[in-house]
Amino acid sequence: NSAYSQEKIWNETPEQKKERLAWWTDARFGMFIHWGLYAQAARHEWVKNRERITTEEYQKYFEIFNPDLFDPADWAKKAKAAGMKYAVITSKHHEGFTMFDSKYTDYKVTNTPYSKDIIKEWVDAFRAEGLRIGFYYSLIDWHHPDYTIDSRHPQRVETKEEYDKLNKNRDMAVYREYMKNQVREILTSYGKIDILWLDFSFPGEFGKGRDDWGSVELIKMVRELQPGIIIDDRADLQDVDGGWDFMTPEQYKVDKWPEIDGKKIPWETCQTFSGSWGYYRDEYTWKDNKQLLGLLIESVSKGGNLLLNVGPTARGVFDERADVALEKMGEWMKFNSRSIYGCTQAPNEFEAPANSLLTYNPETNRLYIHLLDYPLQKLRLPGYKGKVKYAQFLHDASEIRISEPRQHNRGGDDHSTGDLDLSVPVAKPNVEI
Ligand code: FUL
Repeated sequence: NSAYSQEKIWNETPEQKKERLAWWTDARFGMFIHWGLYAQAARHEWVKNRERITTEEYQKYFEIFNPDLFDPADWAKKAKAAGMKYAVITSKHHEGFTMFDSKYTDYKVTNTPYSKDIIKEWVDAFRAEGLRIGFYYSLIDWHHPDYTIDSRHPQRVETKEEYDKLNKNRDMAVYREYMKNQVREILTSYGKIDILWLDFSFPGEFGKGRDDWGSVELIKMVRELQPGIIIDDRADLQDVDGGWDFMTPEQYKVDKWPEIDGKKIPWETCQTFSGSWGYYRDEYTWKDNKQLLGLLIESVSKGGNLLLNVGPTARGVFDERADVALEKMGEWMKFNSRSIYGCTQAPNEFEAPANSLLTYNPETNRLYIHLLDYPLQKLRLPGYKGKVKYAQFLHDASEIRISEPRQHNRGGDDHSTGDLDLSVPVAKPNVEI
């Protein structure tokens, strides 16, 4: 089975890989954008599957798609102001509709009333703002006539008999070729692309092999077309050094920096503001600012990135709730981004004080203590004696005074505990966290 071969499809030393990923590991914070026809249903990007909508019924969304307020320059400004350094957009989601002008299908944005290549407009605007750019591309395709109908398809096949019957005239080899052609298109039509975010390959059903995706061939092609690109782990390739680049924990927090065979693996958690990736009008379970900043800080404290998702409306604007959240994050980043960019997990010798998270910049040797709950006055740093030259409050660069708690013995002598105490400012700054 070729997809599970150990063949190295990409030869580079660990140092070269580190170098290739350096901008991304420094950046730490990016924007995910889920946008497609499903924004019009406004009830989750899986709506076609969830509500078992047939391709004929879904056609209405294609016929009226026309985001008249789409202004990618405005999106890019907002991403940048929030402190994000890169962005990844859905070039095609599971519904199969392409947001770019593909030669290989009619089911594309340039055939809707909008008629322009959204990906092109988006790339130009985000680049102009100095942001790195990435494409999400769905391996799953609920529109293509040769894509295998399985239990994750809107038709939800449950038995082998049904599966065989419905797929009799479907040929995954044809779809594979189509997919490869489209991935080639997005990687050759818009200049240098920084990230490819494939989504997602899963075990084949009813005896079909997992290599339906032709992942090895696909990734080989991607590496040839864009040697500097960074690729996620969702294309069924086993070898992290020769194939993919980073892990993608989705909607959950890792408890520690993920490892494979004792080696720490680059990772990025992708998260939504609410419970949906695509615009969902009537969804109200939005994370608050403290949770969002917590996600960012905690990711960095474990050596990872945060890709925070926005689902624009069908008119082409961000949900107001997203606008507000991004703005607030930007306020915090203005004062605190130094504790995020270029930072990573702190060396083991530093223990995080109660209710705090540590981030660390290995270049400057600075340790950042993020207080999740503001202490009354003193913050005890366990075992930090001899390791700290100076402490300052990041918000205003004011000095934080350090003292050494003493322990009194019954005999009357005084000795050091090895801990340090910081005198934290009385008032918490008016910028969340
Ligand atoms: C998942 C997809 O099924 C979701 O719709 C979303 O795109 C998320 C990032 O990945 O696997």
